[in-house]
Amino acid sequence: MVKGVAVLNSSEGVKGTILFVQEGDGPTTVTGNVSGLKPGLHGFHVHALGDTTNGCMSTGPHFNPAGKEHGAPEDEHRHAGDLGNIIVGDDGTATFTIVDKQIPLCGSNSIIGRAVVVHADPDDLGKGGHELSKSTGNAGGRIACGIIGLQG
Ligand SMILES: [Cu+2]
Ligand SMILES: [Zn+2]
Repeated sequence: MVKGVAVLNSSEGVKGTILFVQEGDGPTTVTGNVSGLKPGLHGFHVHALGDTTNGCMSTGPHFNPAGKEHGAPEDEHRHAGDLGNIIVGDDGTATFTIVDKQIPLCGSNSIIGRAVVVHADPDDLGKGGHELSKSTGNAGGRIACGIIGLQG
């Protein structure tokens, strides 16, 4: 079993911890607790770079080793990093579990050393018809992010 963890940093008061667990070649289970967000949907992705020297802006684009267009987690054509949206309740918190096959913690497409990003707005999952829909889901600003490291 391989485990990863990301602690979110934010200049906008968002806090959270995201855990990742993968057994063998199986899917990765992502569990998260995030607080300080506006209620509603917020885009949630793995971005390519574990670089936060310029805040969340320097984490690069969505992790996309297969060179595909942006999509929904359940789509065949999606970025590997496309984890959809998290749902924030009226209290500003979200607790969620995501099981996904495209974000391994080992091998050539490992997400260790990359970053998770929470966005200001909903991810339209590539279907919004906006010029950014097929690249970012038009999910707005990057309001919190954290580098994914190995957890012992
Ligand atoms: Cu993103
Ligand atoms: Zn994407």
